[in-house]
Amino acid sequence: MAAARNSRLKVLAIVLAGGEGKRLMPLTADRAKPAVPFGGIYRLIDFALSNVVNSGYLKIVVLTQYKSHSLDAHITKTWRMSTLLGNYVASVPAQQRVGKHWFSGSADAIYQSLNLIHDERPDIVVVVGADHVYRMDFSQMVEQHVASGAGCTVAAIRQPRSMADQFGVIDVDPEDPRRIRDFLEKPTDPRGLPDSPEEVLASMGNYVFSADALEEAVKADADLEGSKHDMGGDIVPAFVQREDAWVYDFKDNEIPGSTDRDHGYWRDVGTLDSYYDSHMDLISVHPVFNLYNEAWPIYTDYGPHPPAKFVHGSRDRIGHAVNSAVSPGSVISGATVSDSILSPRVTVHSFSHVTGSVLMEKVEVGRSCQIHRTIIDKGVFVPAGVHIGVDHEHDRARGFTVTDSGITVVPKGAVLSS
Ligand code: ADQ
Repeated sequence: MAAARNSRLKVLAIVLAGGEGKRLMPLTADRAKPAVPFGGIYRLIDFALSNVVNSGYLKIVVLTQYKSHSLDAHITKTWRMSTLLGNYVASVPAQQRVGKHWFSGSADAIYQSLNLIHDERPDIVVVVGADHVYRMDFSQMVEQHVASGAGCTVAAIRQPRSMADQFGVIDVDPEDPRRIRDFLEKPTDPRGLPDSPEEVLASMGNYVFSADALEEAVKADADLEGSKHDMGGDIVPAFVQREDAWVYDFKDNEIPGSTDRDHGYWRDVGTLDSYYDSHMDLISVHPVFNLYNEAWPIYTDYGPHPPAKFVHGSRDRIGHAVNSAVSPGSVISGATVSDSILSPRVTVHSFSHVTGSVLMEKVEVGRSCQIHRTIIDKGVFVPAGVHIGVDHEHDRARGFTVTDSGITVVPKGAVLSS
């Protein structure tokens, strides 16, 4: 396994999963962002956890906070590990172990959980976010971290300069391009890269720390007046100031079985539009992100469902799906589905057309409906004859969200009338 290269080191992985995900509303109305369903059968956190596990790191702490019930339930069900070898995925909610306040930021979440680091006594702590879609072998980053002797290493990827205000932006030393000389959290108008002025080097929100250096940094930050106690906003800049922060270039990360097309794929699923777009990346004929790579599986558990079924009652009512991913337990009966992703137990009835849409678990679409470029959250029943995503004014009038790029989102619990 990949981690064999640095197997002498004790590594603890911390997954930051307490984010609220305001920009994914209404999908985060009653679940934490890392628990948002993705790609039919997954939750967003499955990507981070699968990467950590496939990297060979099997002592994993997941720090949760905001509306964590469905996240906890998913972790307990899916990520239960044999404790025989002392391995675990522990979901740890904010516990107010240090003072009477919840986590005030991702660095505070780690500060309040230092007891877990003390228990494990790791050499290295890998800290990763929980809301991105990608494959990454963290052991390659750990290897670089150890070789450099750094206190902190930040994983980085090039992103459009126009999106810089969503990321930590890294400026490297031209003499020593692995050394970070400046780090700005979510700047509005940063300089572009010397060889590509319309791009910046963005932090992926994944870090490797030497355990002692991390502990020292979060302790110092805890007492710092004016700090937001944020990993990107406060901890990384503190390491940069001490000239102890290095960059790991994600394009150097080699994943077995990856294709030219999906090598280096990384999506921050931060907005409804990026959430939708990354779904579409899964279903093109040669997928931009390939879920079928068995050498680096993405693990999940979606329950005991029967196979998906495609039926029709007569020749003129064909039930079919094209350029789509249809999960177990779904039934397409005399309806057409194209360019869409269906979670388990979705039913689409006769004469309906579902195009360019994402339907979550147990959505039922009645007869003669049209669903176009729409995300429908869990359990919604669409009565016969209803059109969604066809007239945006009408969608807004019914209380649905319509995004800048014209994706309609129907929230969980929505009651529709025909
Ligand atoms: P953001 O994603 O905007 O930027 P943040 O909201 O802090 O930063 O979320 C980072 C991770 O921490 C997420 O997985 C989130 O769920 C989790 N998290 C947030 N608050 C938490 C808390 N109180 N307790 C536990 N977990 C918490 C970050 C970096 C940027 C980087 C982008 C990449 O700050 O520098 O560019 O990620 O997407």
